[in-house]
Amino acid sequence: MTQQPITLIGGGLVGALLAQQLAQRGFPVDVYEKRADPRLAGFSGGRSINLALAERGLQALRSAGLADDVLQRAVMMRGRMVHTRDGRSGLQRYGVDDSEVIWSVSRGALNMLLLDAAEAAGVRFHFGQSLLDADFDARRIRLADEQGAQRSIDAGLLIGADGAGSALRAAMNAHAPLGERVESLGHAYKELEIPPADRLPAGALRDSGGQRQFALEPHALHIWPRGGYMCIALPNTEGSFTVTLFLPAQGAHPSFATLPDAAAAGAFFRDEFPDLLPLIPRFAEDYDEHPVGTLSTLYLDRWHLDGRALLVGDAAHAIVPFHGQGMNCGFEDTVALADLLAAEPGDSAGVFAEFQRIRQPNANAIAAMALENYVEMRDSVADPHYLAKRELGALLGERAPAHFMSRYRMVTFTHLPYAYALERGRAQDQLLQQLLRGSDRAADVDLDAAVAALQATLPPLPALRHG
Ligand code: FAD
Ligand code: E0Q
Repeated sequence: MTQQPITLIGGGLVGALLAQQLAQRGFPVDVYEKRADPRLAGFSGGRSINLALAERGLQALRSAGLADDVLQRAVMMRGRMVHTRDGRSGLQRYGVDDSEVIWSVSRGALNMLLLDAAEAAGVRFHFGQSLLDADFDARRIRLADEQGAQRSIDAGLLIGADGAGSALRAAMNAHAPLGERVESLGHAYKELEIPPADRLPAGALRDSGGQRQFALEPHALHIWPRGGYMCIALPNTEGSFTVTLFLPAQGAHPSFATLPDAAAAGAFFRDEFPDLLPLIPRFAEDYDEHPVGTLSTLYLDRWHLDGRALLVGDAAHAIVPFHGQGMNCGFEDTVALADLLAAEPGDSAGVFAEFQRIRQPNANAIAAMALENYVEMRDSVADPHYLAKRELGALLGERAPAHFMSRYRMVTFTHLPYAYALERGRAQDQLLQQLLRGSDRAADVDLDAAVAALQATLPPLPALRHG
């Protein structure tokens, strides 16, 4: 049977993986991507930016047959290393052992791997082709090349994987409103680089007192929480780290408005991140050359225009990055959509509606959890009450694994729907709160009574599938 041709806009992480999966299921797929082919343009010249890949994304890559290839180029992160103001650091493990870890992957390398895989599956890519708008009645789209030359072409089934600023979304919204709401976080980010230890200048690994400081642990996600703002760092395979500073965009100091350049920001780092600054030898160049990125959450009432066009990934549900789940969620989308379309290739309206019915509550849930995680990361990971709750949760998880699993673990290491993790996490949190009664010591709680209360109030967790 010949399947309906698909016109995909955007060959980023989600677009490339979706294209590969649709081609594997027999659909003819054309992808129009605004940027040049990164495999030719040479991504190596660009900056290395990395992301955390967790179980959901990994599961999608497994089903596409790509997980092993990706993991070969990834750096294992066992937990978050929290660096406090007094210069101390400690590892908070993400999972129970090395089977529960997350992975730092290079965005550029991952994108190139996915493009190769999609092409091998038969996908046709058209690079340097930017969507301008769409005529959904005539089923035509207008594109511009990198010189600005425009042309119109016939489109198949339209799928937008063109990211948070989606041009297809704008075209759909102009045709019939999607109920779009964009909530700006008010905080923004900038990326900086820590080179491999052997490329750091002599003396960089000494603290302010001249004591030897160790290079950063490579198998961790590093966090410097500072209350209203924070830095994080994720490892790269070459021994470097990509640092991200998260800070209010506007307003009273400190904000990107009060730190407009490296001169101001350098003094701020010397005060607030004294152990981090010496690890960034090109601080001034990085700070002045790299753009400030904005952060917002996107909510839509509708993700599709009947059976003609659908949005996936960030184009449908961009979220803030503080749970490291945006790509993971988008990868989960691709498997759900490819399976639904393959099952009912003749009924795209039904498939798109079903896709939204299944995925939207989950996208809303991870959006909410990602927002909550910012406060948790920048504020609470060093807070005694938070740590006590975390410890009591860990004890309950050991004693009653069928009844307690931390929300972080449900999100990061299982395939339980995000909406379930949000709801279950709320109920568990209420119980922990009651058990601790304001104490900062998990040891104050009678564990036998706590387990009994847990089993009496909450139903068992769903049985988990593994792998
Ligand atoms: P994108 O990656 O944005 O890709 C969109 C593609 O469409 C691009 O290639 C673009 O060039 C192309 N395009 C755009 N406009 C057009 C047009 N008009 N015509 C044709 N093509 C077009 N997620 C995680 O899972 N883990 C993390 O650790 C993580 N960290 C993050 C850190 C930060 C600072 C940020 C901002 C995000 C982070 N995310 C993370 C989220 C993740 O980056 C996104 O969820 C993911 O990139 C979404 O993929 P996408 O393919 O939907 O969109
Ligand atoms: C992860 C992995 C950008 C980013 C990516 C992440 C995480 C964080 C903080 C950030 C959440 C966590 N986290 O450590 O709880 O697990 O991806 Cl800021």
